[in-house]
Amino acid sequence: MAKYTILNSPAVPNMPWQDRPADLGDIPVWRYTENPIIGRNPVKNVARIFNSAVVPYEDGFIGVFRAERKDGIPFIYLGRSKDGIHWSFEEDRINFVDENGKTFMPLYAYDPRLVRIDDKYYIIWCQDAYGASIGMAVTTDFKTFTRLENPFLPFNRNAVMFPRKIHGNYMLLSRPSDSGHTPFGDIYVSESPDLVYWGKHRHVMGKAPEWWESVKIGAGAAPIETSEGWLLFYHGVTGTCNGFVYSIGGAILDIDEPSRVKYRCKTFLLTPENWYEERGFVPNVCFPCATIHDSATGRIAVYYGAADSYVALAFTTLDEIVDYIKENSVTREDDTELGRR
Ligand code: BMA
Repeated sequence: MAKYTILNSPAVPNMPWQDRPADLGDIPVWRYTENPIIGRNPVKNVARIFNSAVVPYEDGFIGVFRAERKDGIPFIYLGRSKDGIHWSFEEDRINFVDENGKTFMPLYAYDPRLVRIDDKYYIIWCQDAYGASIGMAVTTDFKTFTRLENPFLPFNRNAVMFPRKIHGNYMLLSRPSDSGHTPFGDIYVSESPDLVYWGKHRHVMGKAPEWWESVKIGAGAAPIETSEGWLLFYHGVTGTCNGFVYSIGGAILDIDEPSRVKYRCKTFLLTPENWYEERGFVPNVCFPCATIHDSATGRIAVYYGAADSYVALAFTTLDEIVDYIKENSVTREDDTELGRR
C-alpha cells in the first residue's frame, strides 16, 4: 500500500520507467541507465538540447526544448515522443504569435517549462524584456502558440507555474535575479486572476546555509500535488574555484499557502557525478525542468538538463522521495513563514 498519493493528476501507465537498482544504497533518485536521452547535434542547426520540459499528450508525450543553435542563440523547439525517451524534433523553432496571430518572437528564449491547466498548455521561459525576464505563451493544439503578457519586470528567471489555481488564482514561482550569471537568488511565488496582472508576491524559500545550495536556488519542475503538499524539485547552486555547481534539491510546500515550506531536504537529491553531468558546455550542471508522474503507481520521472549539453532522466517514487525529504528536512523561519514583510 502506498503511503502518499499524487492528487489531481492522471494515470500515465506508459511513462518511462526503470526499477530502483538493488545496490543503490541510501539514495532516493536513480538515473536512467541509457542517459543521456538527447545527445549533441540533435536537429539541423542545433548544437545542444538541454533544460527542457515535457508532458503526457495524446497517446505519448510532447515537450518544449531549449535548443542552442549553432549561432549560439537559444530558442524553443517542439518535440514529440511515444515513450518519453526517444524524441523527434521539429526542424524549425516554435513560431510564437501575438494576440492577432502575427509572428512575435523573443530575441532569445531558454529554460522553458510546460504545464497543463484545464485544457490549455502554458509555456514559460526566460527571454529578453529589455533585460533577462520571463516570457509566457499558451497553446491548445501545439500548432498555434500565442504569447501572453510578460509577467514580471526584469530581471527574473526560473518561472514555474503550478498545475492548478490556488485561492482562485494562477500561481507562478520565480527567481528575481540580475542580468548576468546572478550570484544570489531566492524562490518567490506570485498570483494572478487573469495571467496579466501578477501580485501578492511572497517569499517561498531562500538559498540555505547547506553548502550545496548556498549561492542561489531556483524552481525546477512544475510542483506535483500530493497528499503531503506540493512536491517541488528545484536546483541549488554552490560556488567553487572553478565556477558554479548545480544540484537537484527537493521541498514540500503547503497545499493552500505554497509560500510556506513544510519540509526541505538539507541534502541534495542528485548532484553531478556522471560524465554527461560533469563534462560539457558548462560542466557540473544538473538542472531539473519537468517531471512525468503516474498517479496510479506514484512513479516519478525527473527530466533534467546535464552540463548545458544533454537531457537526462532520473527516477523515484512518491513514497521514497517524500520519506527521504521528511527524514532529512530542515526548515528555518524564512521557509515556514508566509513570506510577506
Ligand atoms: C543558469 C541558466 C541555465 C543554465 C545554468 C548553468 O543561469 O542559464 O540555463 O543551465 O545557468 O549554466
